[in-house]
Amino acid sequence: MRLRVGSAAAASAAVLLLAAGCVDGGEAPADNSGLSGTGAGADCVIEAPVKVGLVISITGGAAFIGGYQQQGLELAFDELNAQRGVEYQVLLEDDKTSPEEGVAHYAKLIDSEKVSVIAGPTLSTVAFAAFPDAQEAGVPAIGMSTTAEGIPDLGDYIFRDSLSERVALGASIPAAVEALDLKRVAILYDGVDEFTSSAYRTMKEALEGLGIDVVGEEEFATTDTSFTEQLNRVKAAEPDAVVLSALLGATIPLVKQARELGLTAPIIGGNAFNSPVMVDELGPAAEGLIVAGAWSSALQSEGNEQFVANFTQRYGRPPDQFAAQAYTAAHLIDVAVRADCDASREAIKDNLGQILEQETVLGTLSIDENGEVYQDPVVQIVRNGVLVPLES
Ligand code: 1QQ
Repeated sequence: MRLRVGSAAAASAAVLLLAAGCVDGGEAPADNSGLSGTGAGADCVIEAPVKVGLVISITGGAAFIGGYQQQGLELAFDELNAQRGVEYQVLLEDDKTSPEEGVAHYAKLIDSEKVSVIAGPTLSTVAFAAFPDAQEAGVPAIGMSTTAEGIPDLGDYIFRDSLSERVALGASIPAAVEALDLKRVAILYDGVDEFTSSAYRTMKEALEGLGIDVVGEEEFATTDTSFTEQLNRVKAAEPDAVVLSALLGATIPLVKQARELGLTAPIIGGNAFNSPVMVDELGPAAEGLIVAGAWSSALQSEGNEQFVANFTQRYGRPPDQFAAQAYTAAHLIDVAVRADCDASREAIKDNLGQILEQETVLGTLSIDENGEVYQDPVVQIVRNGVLVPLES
């Protein structure tokens, strides 16, 4: 199945044709009728197709993530639709990396498509706009890359399988301090974006908590493209390392300019750094960059080796963290549906909040009734242009 953006009709037709496990291939019901089935778990059989909305950044500044998410979701729903009993009708929408677009597509999926559950959007900034509408409508929504502070607090219909930036930074900063014997650090941060501002606060707390001397704090705006002034002040402070909270748009020019200005200190970064697209674009400037995240191709987690092999074989490139989190979100939706063999919004909401020590390609993962995810972070460093586990 190729996940195509937009028109529901095309999508449902494609899914129906391919879903070997489907029962009668009919249209999804407007209400919950036909969404509660017989049996449970692997023996669960639900008559009606289960409509799943996907809202990701296929275009715009976060497309570097959305492209991997689309492929991770496609691979997962193909696997799920090859299983017996439950047929997923997947409706993919492009949030164009814009809160307004995110809200509009959410409204369409909730009100006209009447989906049972929605995965996405890609950025926390878009999620802060769209998730409240899902909460108000009583539609369960799961973030797959939304790591900002406060996302699960948006309501009891809001969940995420994307490790919070707070937990990730709580792992990467101490690991970097130990591995690099850091004493003096400077912080550079985008003070405009919701995600980067909350990450900056987390970074500062973590550093002060470790007794690290913060010798410089320099703010910039999401849309800035020149950082010379801030970088020269940081350079003059002679930090042992720089901690950077930025989205991709600013990250590339900022890190390249830092290296051009002779600022060679190691950089510790936020979630955007878990993208191989970013590492490739930075080239030599990325060497030694440290980041914590939720996944690594080296993880000895359940099904990870097969996931990496299947993804690479199908898409001609290895997956990244964002593909792995999207792939996992689809499988978690299936776990929630098959738990009571009920694909109604309420049943999915109840069961997404009771995911306990589920084995996934991300490792052992739990999601609590507040919608927060719990799993071990993975701290990585860029070596020869590739993210590899940071050995202490
Ligand atoms: C968020 C993020 C982005 C930087 C990457 C997806 O983590 O918006 O929460």
